[in-house]
This record gives sequence, C-alpha cells and structure tokens, in this order.
Amino acid sequence: MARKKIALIGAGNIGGTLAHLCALKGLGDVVLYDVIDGLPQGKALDLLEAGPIEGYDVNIIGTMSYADIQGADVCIVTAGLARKPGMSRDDLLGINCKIMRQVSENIAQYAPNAFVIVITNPLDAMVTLTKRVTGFAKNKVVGQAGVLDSSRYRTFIAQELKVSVRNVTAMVLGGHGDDMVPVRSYCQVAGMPIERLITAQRLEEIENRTRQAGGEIVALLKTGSAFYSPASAAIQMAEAYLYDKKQILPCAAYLEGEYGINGVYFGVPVQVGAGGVERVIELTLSEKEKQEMQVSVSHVQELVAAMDKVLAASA
Ligand code: TXD
Repeated sequence: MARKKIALIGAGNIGGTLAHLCALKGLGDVVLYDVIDGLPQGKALDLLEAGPIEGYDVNIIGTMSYADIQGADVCIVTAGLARKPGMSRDDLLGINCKIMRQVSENIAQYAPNAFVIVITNPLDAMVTLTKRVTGFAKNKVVGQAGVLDSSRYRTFIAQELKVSVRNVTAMVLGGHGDDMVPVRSYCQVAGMPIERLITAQRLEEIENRTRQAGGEIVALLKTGSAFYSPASAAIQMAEAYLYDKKQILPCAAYLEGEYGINGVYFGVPVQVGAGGVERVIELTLSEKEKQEMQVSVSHVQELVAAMDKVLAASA
C-alpha cells in the first residue's frame, strides 16, 4: 500500500514540529512548503537525517513549489504570521487573510481531495476563508483550536488534582479567542464530574487561565506563540482521519443550524473519520454555557465580517 502524503503549508515553528511528529509516527511522506528559501529544505533534510536513528522510512521534502503537494491526502496549514507580545489573534487578520487566500487557491489546484486542517490565526476566520476559496465540502475543511484548548484545560485540572492527564476528559468549545467556552458540565476525572472535585471558585480560575493560555506562552516566548501543543493537536485530528478512528474531538466545524448557529466555523464536538468531519455532536449545555457560546459566536461573526471588508478592499 502506498504511503499517505501529508502536505504542511508553512514550515515555521508549528510546521517543523508537525513534520517531526508525522515522521516519528510514520503517518506518511511529508512535503514541507514555505516561501522562505532554504527553510523548508533545511528542516526537511535535518529531519531525514534523524531517520536512521529514529528508524523512520518516510520521505520528507522541503519545497517552494506548490506542484510538490500534488495529490496530498492531508494538508495542514500554518502559513502566516504568529502573535508577538501585546497582540491579539485578531490583529493578524489583515496579513493572514492575504496569505491564506493564496494558500487555499493552491490547495484547490494541487490537492483537490485533501482533508484540510487549518491552524493559522485568527483561526475561525481563516478556516472560513479556506472553505470559501477552495470550494471544498464542509466535511473536508476543519480548524484546529478545540483540541489544543481542551488539552490546556485538562493539563491544569490534572495538575490541580495531581492525577494523570489521561484521567481527565474535557472539552473547550466556541471560537479560538479569549471568550472560548470550557464546558464544565462535561468535564470529568475518571468519570467523576469535575464540580465534585474542585470548588467553583477554583474552577473559575482554571478556566480563566485556559482562556488566556495562548497569551501566557506568547508572553514567555516573546518572539512567537505556542507550537509543540498546537502541532500535537493537529496531528491527533490527522490521525483520526487517516485511520478512520471516528474519534470525537472539539474542532472548528462549519455549522448549518447546529447549536442554533448558521454559516460560520465554530468550535463544537465533531466525529472525525475517513469521511473527514462526519458529524457534529450536539451537547446539552447549561444556560450559562449557552450564553457563553452566544457571546463567542458573535465575536466570530464580527471577525468574519471584518475579514470580508479586508477581502473586498484587496479584491
Ligand atoms: O491553535 C491554534 N490554532 C494556534 C494557531 C495555536 C498557536 C499558533 N497559531 C497560529 O499558527 C499562529 O498565530 C500563526 O498564525 C500560525 C503559525 O504559527 P507558527 O508558530 O508556526 O508561526 P511561524 O513560526 O512564524 O511560521 C509561519 C510560517 C513562516 O515560516 C512563514 O515563512 C510562513 O508561515 N509563510 C508562508 N508559508 C506559505 N505561504 C505563504 N504565503 C506564507 N507566508 C508566510
């Protein structure tokens, strides 16, 4: 059986980490694309030369030519600018819009059957743009935010209770902004509801830290944003697709009436398998969580409206 082909558009911090994870997990042959001459080629060669030590046989190439992504099974997009201290994700809108339009046109041309996972910020707008420009069906374009945000929430809860991260299940829904929605009512530790284990006040603090967790890392790194954990999150989504796992994961999915939301990408639990985003799962939320989802979706709608203005101005 031929190996799968995974195209990584953007070979920066997340792109390089994605390539490393693809190789270590033997997910498929990797094509690393970037516009900075030498960057994708250098990272690809470096990773290839780790192959004999790690024991992977996958091929990894670095390129500045979209023709090399021809026929990719999965495209993971990180092309664009990352945040610096003092910036919000939304500050990236203008520049990343232009980059993502170009990236999407090329994916449509060279990898028309790919499952596309968008990571570039502002996430909810960039994944909406990708679907529009590629013209791909909604099941083939998805955004990564919720897997990471949930992993952050799970990390802080595991630390608080001094239990294995494996015992903590949780979902963070909504847009990938500071008004994301940690869904307390579905958070459990080894099956026990979290509200029985941690006080409401302490949970509030943990949830606030989760909402600010991206910024916490930007403030520490100063030159960019988180990259190990976003890469791990996208790889979990790619594996669910490539291995037809039917795994339920919180992802930015295109909604058509689910949760009362229409026509935008928004973080909800979805089932990912060989069909891509196979189904949206509708949770029963508390009144407070419903309200939080409303606040978050109106922010995403504003962001998409701002994106439309940028696109109209540059058309
Ligand atoms: O959970 C999430 N969704 C995120 C998103 C978590 C963390 C960071 N997230 C966002 O991912 C971040 O705000 C950025 O928008 C992207 C990529 O983050 P990364 O940390 O990898 O940024 P880098 O290291 O700056 O890499 C971006 C690369 C860089 O090498 C550029 O040369 C390249 O993108 N780039 C392009 N590639 C292809 N095509 C074009 N036009 C292009 N322009 C820049």
